[in-house]
Amino acid sequence: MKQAIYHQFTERKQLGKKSFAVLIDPDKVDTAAIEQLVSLGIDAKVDYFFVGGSLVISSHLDECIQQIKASCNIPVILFPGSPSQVSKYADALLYLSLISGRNPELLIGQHVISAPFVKKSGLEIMPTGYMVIDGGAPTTVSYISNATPIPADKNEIAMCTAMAGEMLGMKLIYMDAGSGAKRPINELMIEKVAKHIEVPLIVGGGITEPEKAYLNCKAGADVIVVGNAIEKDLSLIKEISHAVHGVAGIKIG
Ligand code: 1GP
Repeated sequence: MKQAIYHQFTERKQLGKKSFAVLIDPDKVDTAAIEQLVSLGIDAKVDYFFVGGSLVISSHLDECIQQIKASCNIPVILFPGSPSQVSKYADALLYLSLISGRNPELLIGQHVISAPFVKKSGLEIMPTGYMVIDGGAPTTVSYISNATPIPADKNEIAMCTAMAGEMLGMKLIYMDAGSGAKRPINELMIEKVAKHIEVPLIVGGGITEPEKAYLNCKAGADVIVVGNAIEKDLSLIKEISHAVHGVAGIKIG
């Protein structure tokens, strides 16, 4: 089993280094936009490109990833909204199980159906406990998943969900307020979750300002994901990357 990218995640966590991932939705970018995002990403020292979306209607997922890979060494990690969003050209796949919901299809059902196909892809698979947190508005992910998000102020529920995910063997926990969330996840919840798990913690959804990314990292997020805000203002790539990398985390061990 490939583990290079995951190894990088855990190593960075142990060193107290925070990471910044730019989310690219293949439905929203053309060749020129990808070129621009990659060039800004290289300049800003972006750590990862996450590629995916709740929908992905277009069929150019492979082309999108091939173009990114041809122009930089930044790892490309699939963040799939459905089992069809698998591309062998990526470096790794967030193998998401929606542990905050009670929809069996998204906990295990779709995984069973797509398992042979996913395995054959040869991708590095990263089992990820995916937790959707209420972001103040119904987002695509909450509608598509047909699952109730964890209420934004129920920190204990989030904590116990993440702990259970980790004990079930998830290698990453991803807390997501949903793409374009009105309210990003609050720091108290992030802190509560981060204190009770050892695996790297990814946080995203509705982050529009460098300060928020910085505070999320201070609270315990290891990887910050931003998509929507960057689509609207490309200069944020540099600013958020700077904020995330400026956080001196706590070294473990
Ligand atoms: C959504 O966490 C990601 O799944 C990123 O959200 O597009 O709001 O930055 P935004």
